[in-house]
Amino acid sequence: YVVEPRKVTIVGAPLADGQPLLGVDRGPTFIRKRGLVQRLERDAWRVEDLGDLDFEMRSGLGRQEDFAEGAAHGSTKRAKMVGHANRILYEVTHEHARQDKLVLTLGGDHSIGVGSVAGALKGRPETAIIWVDAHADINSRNTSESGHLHGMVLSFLMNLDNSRNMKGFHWLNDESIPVLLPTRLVYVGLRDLDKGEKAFIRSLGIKAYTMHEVDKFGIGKIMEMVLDHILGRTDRPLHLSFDIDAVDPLYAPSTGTRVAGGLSYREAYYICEEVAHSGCLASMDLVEVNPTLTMAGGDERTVDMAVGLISSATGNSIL
Ligand code: Z70
Ligand code: MN
Ligand code: MN
Ligand code: MN
Repeated sequence: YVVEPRKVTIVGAPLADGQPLLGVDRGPTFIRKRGLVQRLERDAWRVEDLGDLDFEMRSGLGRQEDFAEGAAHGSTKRAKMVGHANRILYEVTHEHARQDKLVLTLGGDHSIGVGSVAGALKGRPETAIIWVDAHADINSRNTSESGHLHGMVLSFLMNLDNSRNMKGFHWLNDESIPVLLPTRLVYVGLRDLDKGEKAFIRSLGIKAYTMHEVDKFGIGKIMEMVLDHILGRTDRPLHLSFDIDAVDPLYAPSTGTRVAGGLSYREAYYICEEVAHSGCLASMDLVEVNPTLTMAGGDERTVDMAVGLISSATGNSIL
């Protein structure tokens, strides 16, 4: 499986409402400023940059009113806003996936994965997902301890606990958007999970390579197992959802939820290099880059890493 040769669509998804910190909505701007388009063009991609989507809600809905039922310790925050933004993103990513382009979504917090993956699944129903993250992002409204939607993405895509009926997300109840199957998902880099998330992963039998397995097997063997699990002998479209917090905070400090003990610089790049090597990359998210969080050094490391990882995943090899 290949996308139409060397055609990439870049979509900016400037959303911060899936988590509590401002600044992550400016991720796409910073990633572009550090030369993403030039890098892709240098690597012979024909680039169509759609700019940032406009997620403003004309209804003037205030933050105070935008809660949904659920969440173990309160309510789900900004459900209408996040649902609305994702619907817009879904329409755009679906359209470009349908045209056989590589679709690259720049976050934004990880809640934008609802729209980008829904668009990928509608456009290319056989799509399998590699979710690279310190977190599992699979809470449902019944298990979430925070009410933050960036920790609930996969429950919408898999419709766990009937998530698709949450306010803001009814648009997902559409037969033409395939429900993500547990066998079509594999995690890499996990190290901070909630109780309910562990229960979902175990009961659904989702393949998860945590940092423990990365230590045990090494990233080379891990990527062999990852690709074998979701591809085997069949080529199918791959969606890489890369949360920059999977990378150790030593190398990617500017992100909202830093968790020690993450992927090394080379492990992170190796994942992307192997995805490129598979020849199956059809869509990708790069999320949770928050350039305004500079407490851990205040330099350009995190944004440069984001640009470099995208460049590697899209086929820029060392030699
Ligand atoms: C937690 C929750 C999360 C990212 C934090 C954290 C989720 N499991 N995801 N940072 N990127 O709130 O559900
Ligand atoms: Mn995440
Ligand atoms: Mn995360
Ligand atoms: Mn290889």
